[in-house]
Amino acid sequence: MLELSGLRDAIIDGNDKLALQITEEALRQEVNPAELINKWMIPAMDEVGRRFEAQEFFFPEMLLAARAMKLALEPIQPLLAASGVEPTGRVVLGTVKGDLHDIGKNMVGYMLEGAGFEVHDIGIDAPAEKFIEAVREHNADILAISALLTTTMPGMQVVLDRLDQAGMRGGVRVIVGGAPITQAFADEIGADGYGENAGSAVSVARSLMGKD
Ligand code: B1M
Repeated sequence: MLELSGLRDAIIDGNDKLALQITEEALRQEVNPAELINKWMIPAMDEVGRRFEAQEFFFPEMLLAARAMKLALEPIQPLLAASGVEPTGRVVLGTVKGDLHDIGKNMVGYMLEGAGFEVHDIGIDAPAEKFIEAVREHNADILAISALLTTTMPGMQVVLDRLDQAGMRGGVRVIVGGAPITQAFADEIGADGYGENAGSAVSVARSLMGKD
């Protein structure tokens, strides 16, 4: 019988091939992808974070775990992004300047695609100007910004300020999220919405598009 705790352990151990193998087998056995993500994969990353804080893990272990998580997410991505509906809206998505974390951002992107949004992902370590240019280029309805570090959170305010200075703030709704972000922080910087996780980012984006 397939032991799904092996997926969590493989990610923690940075064993990308095993993590992928278990995920593929689980999907063949029709295990719900949401269960794989929420019950085994995210808790694995939380445990990696805990070990990093406790100095049981260092940067290389954290990187290997992230690689295993990303590989294991690959066969899940098309399931999250599967959608045949008309575009719900255009989204520009990215991680703020100075921040290299992208696993959560990618999940937000897949789920937005799954909900029918056209997503333009500008990647990690994105300066404010890159967000602004992408919003302009794609005529985005929503700008979605991710940050995983307390030190990079203020970069979100910079993006909002630049949008304002460019006279574009009125034309785009801004949603923010990532582990250190809270509703209070989102309110403080004047964002239009906050998503605690990928699912709630989709609900907020839908509601900002008047699709509730
Ligand atoms: Co880093 N890291 N990391 N890291 N890392 C954290 C975030 C940390 C909490 C670990 C810890 O100490 N416990 C800590 C931050 C502490 C703080 O700021 N207070 C930390 C640190 C310190 C660092 C470095 C500074 C370490 C160092 O160099 N000394 C360094 C910084 C590098 C940089 O960015 N400049 C660093 C580096 C890295 C790696 C590169 C090795 C790797 C990232 C690889 C990658 O992403 N490609 C990494 C990892 C893997 C982690 C942990 C272990 C896992 C992150 C993750 O992928 N989680 C993390 C600890 C943790 O989170 N438990 C940690 C799984 C993912 C699905 O969740 O990203 O939270 P998350 O996304 C969620 C929600 O937050 C939300 O939805 C997602 C799905 O539910 N969400 C949004 C995210 N974006 C959203 C946007 C939205 C809405 C919702 O709307 C727009």
